[in-house]
Amino acid sequence: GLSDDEWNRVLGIWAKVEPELPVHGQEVMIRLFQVHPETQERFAKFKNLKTIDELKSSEELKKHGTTVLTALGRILKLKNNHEPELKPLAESHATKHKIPVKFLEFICEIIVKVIAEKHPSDFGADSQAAMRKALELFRNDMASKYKEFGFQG
Ligand code: MNH
Repeated sequence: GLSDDEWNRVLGIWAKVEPELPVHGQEVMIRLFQVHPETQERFAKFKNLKTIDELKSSEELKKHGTTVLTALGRILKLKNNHEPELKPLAESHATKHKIPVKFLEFICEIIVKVIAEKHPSDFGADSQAAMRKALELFRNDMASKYKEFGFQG
């Protein structure tokens, strides 16, 4: 688990992300699709967006990015007690969307990078390490729930 200091760092930076969640969410989704194009194929509603301009001008993509980061923020705020919030997410991603854990790793790494770029003076090495730890906890618990839902991930 994370120490109190680590959770304080995670929630401290999240408080700076939250006022501009759609901007962060949009950037995360675009970066995910550019760095790992196979992830875009998983979205029936986005796989037809071809150019960077199309990605940037999609209100639907911005909305989805906001949805993703809103859900993640709720999970982070529950700290170690995220299971009630995590379970339905694991269920949909295991049984409906069928998203491998590897893709969760991709998006988590990109989330750290996007926050680091947008908040260079508020997200130092210790805070980045704490966020990585929190996202690892999220992923590990998603992976074990995946197995409960019969998806090897
Ligand atoms: Mn994901 C839908 C959160 C990572 C593919 N995702 C949703 C929804 C939430 C959500 C909330 C809407 C409710 C639901 O269907 O459960 N998703 C997340 C979070 C992370 C995440 C918090 C990690 C952080 N999701 C990913 C990754 C992929 C992915 C990685 C694929 C590479 N998600 C989907 C797909 C949908 C979805 C596909 C369904 C989109 C739609 O058609 O509306």
